[in-house]
Amino acid sequence: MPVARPETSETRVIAHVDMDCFYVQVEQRKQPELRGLPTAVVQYNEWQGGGLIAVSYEARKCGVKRSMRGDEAKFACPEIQLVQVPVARGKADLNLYRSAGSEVVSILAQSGKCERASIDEVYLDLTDAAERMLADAPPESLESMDEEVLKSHILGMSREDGDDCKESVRDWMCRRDADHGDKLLSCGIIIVAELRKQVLKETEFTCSAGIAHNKMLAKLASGMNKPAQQTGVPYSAVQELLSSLPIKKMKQLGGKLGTSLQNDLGVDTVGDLLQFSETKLQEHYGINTGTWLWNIARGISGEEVQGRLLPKSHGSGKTFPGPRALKSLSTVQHWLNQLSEELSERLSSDLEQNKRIASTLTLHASAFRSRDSDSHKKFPSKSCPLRYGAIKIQEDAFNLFQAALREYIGPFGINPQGNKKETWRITGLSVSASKIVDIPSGTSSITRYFQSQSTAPSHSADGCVQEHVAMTPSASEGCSEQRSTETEVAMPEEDTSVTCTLPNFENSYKDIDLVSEKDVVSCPSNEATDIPTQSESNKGTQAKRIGQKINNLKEKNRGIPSIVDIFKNYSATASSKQETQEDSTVSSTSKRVNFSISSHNSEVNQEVEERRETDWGYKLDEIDQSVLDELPVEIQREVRSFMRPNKRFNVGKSKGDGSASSIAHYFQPLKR
Ligand code: TTP
Repeated sequence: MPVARPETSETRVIAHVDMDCFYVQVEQRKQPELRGLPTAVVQYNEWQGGGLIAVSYEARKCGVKRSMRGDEAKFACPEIQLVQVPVARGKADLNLYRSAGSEVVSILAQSGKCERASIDEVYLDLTDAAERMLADAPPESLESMDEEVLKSHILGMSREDGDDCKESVRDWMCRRDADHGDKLLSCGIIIVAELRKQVLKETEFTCSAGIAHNKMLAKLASGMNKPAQQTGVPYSAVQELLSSLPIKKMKQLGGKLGTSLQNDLGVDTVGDLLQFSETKLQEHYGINTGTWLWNIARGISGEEVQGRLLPKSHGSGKTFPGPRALKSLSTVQHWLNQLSEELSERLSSDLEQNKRIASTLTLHASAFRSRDSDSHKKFPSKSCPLRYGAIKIQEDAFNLFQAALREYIGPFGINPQGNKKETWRITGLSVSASKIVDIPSGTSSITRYFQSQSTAPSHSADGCVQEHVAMTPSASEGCSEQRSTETEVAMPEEDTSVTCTLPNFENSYKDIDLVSEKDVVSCPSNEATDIPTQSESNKGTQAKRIGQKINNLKEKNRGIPSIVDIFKNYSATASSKQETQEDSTVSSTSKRVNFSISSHNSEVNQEVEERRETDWGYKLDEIDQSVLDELPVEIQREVRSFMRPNKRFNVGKSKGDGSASSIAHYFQPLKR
């Protein structure tokens, strides 16, 4: 059944660029003697040689796969070179790879709207560039075509046996009778070939790309011919491409929806969806999902390339599979401290380099319970307003954990069958910061604000002002539940009988992203310094570009002292006595979740907290926020102000801060 062409989608040119065996390439650039050899990057955990996370194409030819462990890979390919992922704080440190990804982004971002989709993937909207090329120098007017262009794969291109492929590609691209969509696509193919060459020249990394009329098709195509190749998808080839594509391979159909399509509608390939009307699909899956399914079956997707070079969130996570599962609060706290420290560092660089601030802290964990028929119960995720400073994040993360644990094991840790204490095990932990916003204006006022605070007595041991970060209007109120995108992983170690669902922990995926698995990327911090093998001139160029492309706010605020330096200065002045106090506060407050007031033991806060506990008779973190949303507005306001007493105290002050008020309220000290 021929599929009607969509009216508008052919007028866009979208590319998806994906680095080839990325971590391996980064390591090979660091150690050039590894180039061309079968190589794999392994996790730092040495059990059975460590789990493989990236495998070179030479090693793949010998049968080495990512699912293997180091020992197995050596068995399959005795000459394989195993490189351990860098380690910091007892866990993988991905900064080197993040920085390398940023180098690539800075080159690609010159060509058009650029969306960094993960640590090594980028979407580009090349429509304008392609339109310009078509107007000024269309393919048929070019005297010669670059080899890289001629090596392109074009789906559906008819090739007679024995044809010279490069000639066929040239002919296809120079067809005078081609329609506008194909002509634009040809221009996109030329632009992407040029960009890939530039990436190789400047970073020494190869990448592969898909060029199509929308994101969905571009992404599908980029993985079709790897490494170091590119694939174009004319609209006429879409039906053939989708007809054999297994339904579960499609983005967003790998989970329950895909399974339901298979089991309930007998759909095995995306093409099989064509037999269902839009109404039928809507009947089964609701209006929006039904329409979306109807569209993807026809290769239609209106998803825009977001002009985003920076991550939507930051996260730090770690898995504790099998016998390494955590069993005590103190070990959980130890690891949360490590993860929070890393998160805090990344938040500080984001603040300093990009003038961005995050407002929500979320804790995710995966766990199982012993002696429990309900062992698949998910460990709830918890969020609270984010307070800047490592110690505050550590404290809040631990409090969130305890709130979640209470919910997970049930009241008093007693299982419903008897009086035995539940035994819980934590197999994955992650902390993340989201709802990141640009500091709009008055950046200098933040630094001035910090400076004015440097003489104030009310700073805490961790180097931050005492007041917790107030919420932005968009931030979730109080403690809320948040479900992450989850990745099913089987335990690789002894405890193979236990399978749990992990939200993107360190071992389970390349970068933590709590919003959508591959959609969020990491902070491109310290580009110039993190890559020792890069030539100085390269570093200069990259750093310059990143400065220009990612953030020119810095220019505007030249001469302003570094916010991170100010954080550090606070830390340096904090006395050890304060630190001890802070520690004891952690353990005392950890008995209950207290997000809305400062962690410091001011009398005001204690009083408010006591009143809250007495008046309400239950823990505030256990209040379902959606319940509040249904109350009359006035009552909501009152209840929320009661839950966030500091807000009441600060109302007058933040209003009086003029243009900087929206920023200053993040850092205000507690007004007693
Ligand atoms: P991918 O793009 O999925 O794979 P890749 O770049 O290694 O290889 P390919 O050429 O097939 O695209 O992942 C990018 C990097 O992310 C990868 O080099 C290592 C890291 N990663 C993990 O750490 N864990 C994982 O489970 C996966 C899939 C990737």
